[in-house]
Amino acid sequence: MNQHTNPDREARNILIANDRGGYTIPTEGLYPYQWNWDSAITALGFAQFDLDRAWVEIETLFTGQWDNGMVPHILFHQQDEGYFPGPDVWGCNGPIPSSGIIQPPIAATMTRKIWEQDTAFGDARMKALFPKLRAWHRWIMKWRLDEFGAVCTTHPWEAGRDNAPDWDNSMARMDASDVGEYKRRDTSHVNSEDRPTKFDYDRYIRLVQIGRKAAWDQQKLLSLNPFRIADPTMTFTTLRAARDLLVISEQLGLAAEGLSTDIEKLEAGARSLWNEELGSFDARDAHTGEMSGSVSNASYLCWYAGVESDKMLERLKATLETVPYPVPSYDPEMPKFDARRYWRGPTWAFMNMMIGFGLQDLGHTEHANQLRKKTGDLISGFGFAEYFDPITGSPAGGKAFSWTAAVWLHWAG
Ligand code: 9YW
Repeated sequence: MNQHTNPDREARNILIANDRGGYTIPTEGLYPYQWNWDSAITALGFAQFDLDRAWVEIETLFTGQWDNGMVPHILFHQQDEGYFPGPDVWGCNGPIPSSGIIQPPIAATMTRKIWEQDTAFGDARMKALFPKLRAWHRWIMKWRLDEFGAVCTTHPWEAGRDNAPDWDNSMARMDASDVGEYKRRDTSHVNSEDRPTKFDYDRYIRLVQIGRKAAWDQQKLLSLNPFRIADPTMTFTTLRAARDLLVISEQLGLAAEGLSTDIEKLEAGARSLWNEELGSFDARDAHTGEMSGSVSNASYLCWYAGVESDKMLERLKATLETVPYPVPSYDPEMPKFDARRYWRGPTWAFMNMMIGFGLQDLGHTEHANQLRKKTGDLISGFGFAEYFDPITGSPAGGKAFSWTAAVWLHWAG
């Protein structure tokens, strides 16, 4: 373990170095574009030392918004050969070259935090952004809900948890034999043992091909896309965002028709993801109705969504006591746990922060503080890695990562 002697300075320098002028890349090399939920977290980090730059991060993200309201998961502001699949593979027609899927919608929530830091500074910008946020959320409510009101992910990248075991059964049913030749770039930047496998990547690319062939027409994709999973990440973040949008609208006197109904639907959807047998919030395949049987770090986002759960709190207590560097992205007691392979075990600092926000909001202050302290120890001890081994703390994936730096500045440091 290397103690990082001045993590505040280091964190600020990471954000400044990853700034590409109006938007921030997650990390040099591996992720050279603007990612949707990374940007929302990164903005919180900037807000600690440059409030204007924080707003600009979110505003730039919304320059990529499509006419139909959708806000893409990646904006390819400038071509970079270091990442695959690039804009030519996605074949989208938004105002900025982009991917054709979204990511968990956390921008409304993080923008509310930035706005509340100085409302006099942010009121006009919040008012300008509000209709754009609403349009994105309307799009999600129109295209991503399942019959119970839970929010679906239509690509493993959409939920932001690429190779989570939650998707294993659905991925195994998918045929990717005709995906063709392609060259991955991620494994030339970081250790392939820490990354999704070729089996996974074939399916990620196949799903992009299916979307492109349908010209990203969501109506067509409802039947054409074999991957549609109601998921705790999408559901809890959408519910939380709807609550935040309602508060913003009330405080600024903005029209909010439909938001209360959205919240009711999403609350029912969130409850529908409870897997009684497992004793956890879980994902559910929207095509088959089958639950995944996965306890992931997204299961612990219930409080973030304003959803209370005694059983999840019991689980969290046990995890805080038994896992040296919680919260693991997959339960270490489960056979598929893999301490280093991306979303199959490792701890992600920004997920901890969102879990911590929820715990704090619902009055579980002691647990929020414990998680914050442990996350702080992880970062000050092992650095600003993309993610960490939950047992040893050792850093993995990309280095000098923007959202890990932002978590330090906003919450853990
Ligand atoms: C990809 C940038 C993104 C994150 C995702 C993470 C990974 C891979 O990296 O996605 O190629 O999009 O899983 O959550 O936003 O940090």
